[in-house]
Formats: sequence, structure tokens, C-alpha cells
Amino acid sequence: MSTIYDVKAEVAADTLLDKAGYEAMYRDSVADNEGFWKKQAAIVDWIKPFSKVKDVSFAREDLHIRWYYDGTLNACYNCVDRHLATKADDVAIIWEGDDPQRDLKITYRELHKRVCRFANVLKKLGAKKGDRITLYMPMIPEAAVAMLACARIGAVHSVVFGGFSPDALAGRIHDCESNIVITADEGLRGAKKIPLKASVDAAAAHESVTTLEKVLVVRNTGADIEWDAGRDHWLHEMEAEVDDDCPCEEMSAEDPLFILYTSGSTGKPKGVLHTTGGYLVYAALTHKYVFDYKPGDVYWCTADVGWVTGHSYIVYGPLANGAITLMFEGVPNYPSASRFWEVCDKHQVNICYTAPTAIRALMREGDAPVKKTSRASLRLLGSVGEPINPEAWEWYYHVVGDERCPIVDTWWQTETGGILISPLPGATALKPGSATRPLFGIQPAIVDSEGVELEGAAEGNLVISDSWPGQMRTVYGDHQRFVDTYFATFPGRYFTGDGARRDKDGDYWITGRVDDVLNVSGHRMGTAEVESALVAHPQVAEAAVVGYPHDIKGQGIYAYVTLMDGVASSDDLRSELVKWVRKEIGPIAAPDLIQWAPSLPKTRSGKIMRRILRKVAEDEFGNLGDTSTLADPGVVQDLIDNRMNRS
Ligand code: 6R9
Repeated sequence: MSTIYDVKAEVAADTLLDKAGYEAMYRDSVADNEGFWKKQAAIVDWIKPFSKVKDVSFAREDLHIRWYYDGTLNACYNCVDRHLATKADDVAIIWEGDDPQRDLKITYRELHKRVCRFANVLKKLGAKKGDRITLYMPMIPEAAVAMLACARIGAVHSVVFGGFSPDALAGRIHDCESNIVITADEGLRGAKKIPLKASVDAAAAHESVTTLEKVLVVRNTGADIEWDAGRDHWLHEMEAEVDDDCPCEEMSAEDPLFILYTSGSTGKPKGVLHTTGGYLVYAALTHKYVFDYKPGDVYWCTADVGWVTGHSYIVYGPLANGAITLMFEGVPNYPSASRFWEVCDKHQVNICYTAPTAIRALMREGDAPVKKTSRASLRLLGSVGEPINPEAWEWYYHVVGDERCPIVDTWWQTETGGILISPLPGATALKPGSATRPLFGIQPAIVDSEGVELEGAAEGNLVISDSWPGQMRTVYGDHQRFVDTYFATFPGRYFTGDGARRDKDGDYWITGRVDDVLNVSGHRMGTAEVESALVAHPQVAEAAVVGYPHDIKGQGIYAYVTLMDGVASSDDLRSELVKWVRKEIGPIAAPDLIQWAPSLPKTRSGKIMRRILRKVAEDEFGNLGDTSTLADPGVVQDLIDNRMNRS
């Protein structure tokens, strides 16, 4: 039985919504969905007001999602220019460097100037409305400035996480046919240098990369880098040649704002496409209510801009709301395990939004590194990226938040653009491990494997029955894949890929992915992606990858590898394969455990029985279920005898 915290007793009475306020607003949002979203759209400024609110069909044969589609606006204007009248000298971005001695505050006026100059540089490089521009950046202000500059001129940004390998970067440049890549000489994380420009060079050399014309480079660490004089340009040199004035492009609400690649259950990452109007309304509204954001609050989301959390809750949501958003270049445990809380004290952070994997890693260091800091400025804590285990929740609540700060456990996805299920501080009773209630306009349902909706307390597949403005619109360049991935399994509804339980109070508990997607330290990783990287190795014949419970990462990556005939297994080969996957995809995809499997358990039709592989990886082989359909049941005993995860 988990503790239920009555948050009303703990937060100041002046939260934006109380329980009755949330309930009334939710009721309205469902009873008159169009009317609700028509009204809420006033959270952003429109150039040409919309007259049409919603045009949606979740039917497979006629799938389309449009919001505010005859209106026009500019996302950058909303995040920057419109604040100049009232808060030009207020801080927009606080930047905290990897090195605790380095930080920076950027006002809205300065942000405006930087974004305009950056946008003019992009134009000078030939960027036009609709172009896809790839960003491969460290967590420096220029990352946010570059995103906003793209939005300003109507270019579509595709941010690729700086931890991805040159191969992964090349695949993403190729898929969206980028003509420009924006990067830095190097990144810095935990005093380690990340050779970003060298990775761009390697990606550009790929034969699949045929559209890339220009590389714009931010000087960050000042490292020596290779230079291609016809292709590469320094930002600081080009900025000296442009002026501060750059008008905002008038964009249709349904013009693309960005593409963000994410892992699915098949091998190739999908280019999730978000458009301008609905996304911005949804990001701004959810940022305001979930984080109970009030003017002057210092808000910190610890994510990287390479993930959707960084897009919606470092850049677009907070800046659309005129907030003070903190960007952190470093890692939680450098120079010490107190770093997060030292940053909170130094910048008087009121709202801190981080991931369970970071909380678990810091929890392992004990309470002392937390207790030596004050954290008195904190008012609200947030969690995102994976289910938070009650033990980590309790520690976050008692030790970090001193039992004073509600925790918002926010469930959402790259595809959803913003938070869909979360408590609201002051309005929702908290339960450790539960994301609790749907936000405005969100109609979650739980269906069984046949698609039958389950009522009341139930467990099954989590689907969403109606659209919301922040929903993705398509998979870039592959609309059929969008339809097949999200709307084919349970006709007429959006399938999240997650499992969930709804308790008797109506609160949701996300149980994790029900497809072949792993969640490693809050990062999505398709098992098929890791498998194809492994089989690309000349000595690997076959590979199957599953997740297993991992104390810090949530899930670890467990690979079963069958070697080519005549290749001897060895620990050296094992480390070589780990290195290989790091090179093919990036460090986040590196297998934690590799088991040599002379053969894999397959059905007579040749399908790998992942259920069995998962059980063995979990060290739970006592109950393997029905193995009678296996072509060779003997395979299983060998797997059990040689399992790598023994508790
Ligand atoms: C925002 C983000 C999405 C997947 C999602 C789910 C898991 C995210 C969660 C959570 C339980 C939460 N997830 N938040 N599970 N509780 N609060 O993380 O997007 O990278 O696309 O991952 O992450 O499995 O389906 P993304």
C-alpha cells in the first residue's frame, strides 16, 4: 500500500488551480473540446486569427490531424518578441556551465538580438522556409538560439542528441534531406570533451549524405578542428557580418516546426513531425499548469535539448510563457553528487524537473550530498522519462524536497508533444509511482489485447481516444508508417505503446512499454536498432536484444548473440561488440550484458520467442510458460545455464 500525500496541505494556497478548478476545467475540456481549445489558444499570439479549431480523423483510411489550421503565427515571435514590451530586461535563459565557475544570464532583449543575428546567418547560408536544418549541439545557449532562429525563418529543425554516433547522425541528415548542420567544435560534459565537429565530418563523409551543403560551427571549447573551407563556417565570423533585424516568417498553424527522431519497435528511427500552432499552444499551456508557473519563478528542466523534453520544457513551453528557463551543460554528479542541488541554491531554482534515472543515481550516493545544500528555494519537483519507482519517489520527496514540494510525475512521449497525464500541484493527491490524472482534453482509455475498452479499475494497453493540439502529425516522409504504428493496432484510437493500470480512484499507473522499445536511463531505444547494429558486425550471425531490470538505468540492455560458424567467443570479442554498438548508434545503446547463444529459441515459423529471452534475462526462468511451440526446446536449457544476470 503506497502512501497518499494530500498536497493541498503542503503547497501554498495560491496555486493556479485547486482540485475543484482542475475538475471543472477537465470536464469542460471534454464536454466541449473544440470550445475549450478555441479559448486556450489565446495563450499564444496569432498573426491571422484562426476560425477553424479542429479537423481530426483517427480512422485508418482517412487519418488526418489539423488544429487551428486557417490561422497563422510564428513560434519564435511568441517565445521572444512578444515579451519585449513588458519584460525586455528580465532574464529569459540562465545558463549553467559544466564548470561550476561558468554561467550566464540572457535577458529577453539579448535573446532577441542573438536569435535575429543567428537567423540572418542562416539566411546568408541559403536557408529558406521549409528547409530541414539539423542541430548537433552541446547544451549551450546557442542550441536554444539556433532552434528559435530556425523557427523565426520558417526552417524545420531536427535536433540530434550529441551522444549519437556519426552513423546515427548521418542517417538522420539523410532521412530529412538536411542542407545545413549546426554544431560546435566540441561539447563538454562532466569535464569530458565531446568531439561534435569531428562527428559531423564523419557523418558528412557517409555516402548516404548527399544533401548537406553547409556546416555552421559554434566556437565553444576552442579546440583545433578539421576545416572544409567550402562547407564550414564559423558562427562568430558570420555574425559579425549581419544585422540585428530579422522579421519573423508568417507560418500557417499546420506548417512544420520541427522533426525529432525517436526509436520505435522497428529498426529505423522515426522522424516525428510537429507543427506550429497546436504544438505551441499545448507546450505553453501544459508548462504553465503542470509546473504552476508564475512570473519570476526560476524553472529548471535538466533534460538535453536533443530530446523532446528539452524542446517542450526547456525551450518552447517556458519561453512562450515568458519564463526564466535554466539550461545546464553538465551532468548530475560532476564535480560532485551535490551538483544539482548546488545549482538550485546558486540560481534560487523554484521548480526542478528531472528524470528517475538521475534521481536513482544520486540516491545511491546517500543523503549527505543533498543535505549539505539548502534547497529552500524549491517549491515543486518533477519527474519524466520512465516510470519512477516508489523508492526513488519517496527519496525525492523526503530528502530532496524536504516533504515540502509536490512531485509531478509527468507521463508523455515525443509523439504527444507535451505532458498528457500528470498531477497538478495543489489540485491532485499524489501517489508515489502514479502519473495520476489526464490533463485537459486528454481522454485516455485502457483496452485489452482485442481492443475492448476496460472500465473502472483495470490494466492493459494505454490508448488515447481523441486528439489534442500537441499531437504529432505524421512520420516525416512516411505517412503510412504513422498510420500503421499508432492507429492500426486499436482502430480509431492513438496507441501509445505503453501499458497502464487504472486504480479504483481513477488514477493511472504507467507500467512500461508493451512493444519492443526499451527505456534505458529514460532514453528510448528500439531492440531492433541494437540488433541490426550487432548483426552488422562481421562475426555476428544473429542477435536478439531484450531489456532487464537495472538499478540505475531502469532497464539495461541484454543481448543474445550467435556468432558466425567457426568464430570463437571471448571476453575480448564481447568488449569489441560493445564498442561496435557505441560506434554504430552511440553510448546509450551499448549492451550491458552479452550472452553467447549457440542458437535462439524460435517457433517453427522462425519467430524468435522474446518472451523466453526476457524471462532468462530477468533471471526469472522458473516460469517460462508454454515452450511447446519451439522448434527445438533444448535451446532454452543452454540459455538458462549460461545466463549473465544472476541475482
Ligand atoms: C517525454 C519522454 C516516451 C516513453 C513513454 C513511456 C516512458 C515517459 C513517463 C514514462 C512512466 C512517466 N515515460 N514519461 N513512463 N512514467 N512519467 O520521455 O518522451 O523519449 O519519447 O519516451 O517514456 O514508456 O512511452 P520519449
